[in-house]
Amino acid sequence: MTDTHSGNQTPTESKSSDDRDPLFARIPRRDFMKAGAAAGAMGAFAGCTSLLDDDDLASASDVDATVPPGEHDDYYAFLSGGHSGEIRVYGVPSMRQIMRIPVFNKESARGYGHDDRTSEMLENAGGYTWGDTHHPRLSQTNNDYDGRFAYVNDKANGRMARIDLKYFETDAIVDIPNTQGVHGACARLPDTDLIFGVGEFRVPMPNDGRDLDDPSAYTSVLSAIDPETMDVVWQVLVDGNMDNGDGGKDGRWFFSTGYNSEEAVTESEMSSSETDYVKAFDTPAIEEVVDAGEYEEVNGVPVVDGRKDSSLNDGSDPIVHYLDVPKSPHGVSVTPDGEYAIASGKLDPTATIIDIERLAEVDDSNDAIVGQPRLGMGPLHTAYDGRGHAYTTLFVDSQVVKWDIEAAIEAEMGSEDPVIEKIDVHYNPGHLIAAESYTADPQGDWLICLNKLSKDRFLPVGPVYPENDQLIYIGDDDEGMKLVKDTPAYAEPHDASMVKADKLDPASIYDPDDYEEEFISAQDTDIIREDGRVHVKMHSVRNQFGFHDVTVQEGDEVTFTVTNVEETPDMLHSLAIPQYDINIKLAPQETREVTFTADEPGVYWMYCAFFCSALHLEMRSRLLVEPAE
Ligand code: RUQ
Ligand code: CUA
Repeated sequence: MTDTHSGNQTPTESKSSDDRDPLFARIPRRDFMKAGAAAGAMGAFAGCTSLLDDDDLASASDVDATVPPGEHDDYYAFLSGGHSGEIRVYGVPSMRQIMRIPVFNKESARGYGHDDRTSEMLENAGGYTWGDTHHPRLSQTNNDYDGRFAYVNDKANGRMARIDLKYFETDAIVDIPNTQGVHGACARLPDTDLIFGVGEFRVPMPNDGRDLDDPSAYTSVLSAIDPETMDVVWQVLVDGNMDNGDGGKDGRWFFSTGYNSEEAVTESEMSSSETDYVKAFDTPAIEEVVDAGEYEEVNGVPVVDGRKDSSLNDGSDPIVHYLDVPKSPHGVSVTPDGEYAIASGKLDPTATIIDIERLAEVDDSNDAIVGQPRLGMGPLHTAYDGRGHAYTTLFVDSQVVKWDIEAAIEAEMGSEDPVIEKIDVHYNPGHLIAAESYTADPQGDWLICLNKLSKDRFLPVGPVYPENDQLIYIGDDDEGMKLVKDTPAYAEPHDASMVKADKLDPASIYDPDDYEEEFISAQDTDIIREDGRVHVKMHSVRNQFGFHDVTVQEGDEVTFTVTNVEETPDMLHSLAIPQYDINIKLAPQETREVTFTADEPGVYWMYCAFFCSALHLEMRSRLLVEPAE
């Protein structure tokens, strides 16, 4: 790869020089050349013309998203699972679902919430049985994906989780105080040194029974989270509510939209005003305020007053800028070059373009609004191809609109001229995501549109319909957007991140140094009894556990520490003790621990739930619980 960190928008340079890119095997090179020519017209393209080759000429109708059996995809896409509480991993362009990662939901096939470590993590994060994942964002270094972590919010219970991309497992969850409903989630870039959770529902602070029916006293907060410790390091109190958010690329700004500047509690009141706020948080300025001790500590978190009439917002350098944007703006995303934040009107047919550099200079924050193209009905979210185009979902129109960002700045406010093209999608799209759209260097080939309704697109399955994630090819500016495939999705994807496959390096087996449990080899197999406590240490391997049977007394507190000592990738076992509601999964070299009280005398078969070999069914042992005297 050439430099992907310079902030310029010439993805074609890196693509043209990257012969390892398997995409070239399937997509005519000319598509990228035309993409490059478009970028060249904007003065941002150089150096690729010698690659033009007439023999390669083909049209977008030749786009082939087939990934033959046995071949791998070019991208990982991480899609949120909404109120299923999980994350799904797709391969793109095949749209095959490769894995599901439980986050806020207990899940038996991955043993998540079954072993001691993950069940304690869920318990310490509030003990809820579900969550509502919306916005999975991957960690970046220098505005490019570094393959380390994904972060995702829980809109329902005001939490933020981290997924370790070495193991594709949730490894931390923080239950954010002083807030309900954390909606937007994203990082401060270029280096993901803070994670932001955007507070949606306004509540009294602290929410301890005061101000019950006094909505004017309710507040919402922006929460800043340390990505390593997952501690909430500060919060900012704001006027109005907030909705989605995105971070600038230069370590300074964070933007949030909101739909309730009215601070109302009913739908009609919430949507009465013609404008609502986009808030721009000057995060280093907020950190200075925190360092200077100018905050109130609530539930252990420094809370800075960022409301409009706060003294910290006096003068020309407020810590929070309030911009008036029509009407109940929903999505906001920063362009790959870091120059603009674009907010979608939702109840207004326009998007609003905020010039980020200008924001720091102008006296009236509204003067940083430099464009407002009219896009269509119900604009929700915007993604980028790195060639100067924006792609916005139109929820009401059931379309994706492609438009030119610089043209929209030059055009009159409210002009439709910047619109290049619209494509029908099926139906009512919410989010959309283009390949690496959240980095400084989007790939500009694939776009996934996450449609809320599928209506007639799939075989009927009763009154609960799947959603429809549609794959759209955007790599050819002459031929236009091309709808490539439908993918049914279980409720309910909201957002996604798409990353080139070679930027991730997942482990194929566990490294025992990465977890705290004691590795139990065949020699370590042991049962330790002490004061009504029984610690069973055993290994597992095809086709047996370390003990044929384990005898305990009724009432004993029993801990199993179990290691899968296999070193062969893909050779999983589990330890299921159904009557005690246990199923811990054990990938090769993995150790998990589970503790329970043996309160029912009897014979309990413990078995392996992964089909591991021809003797898988025989891979079982007895738990014998002797009646108490
Ligand atoms: S927000 S599309 Cu979290 Cu639009 Cu759902
Ligand atoms: Cu081990 Cu089945």
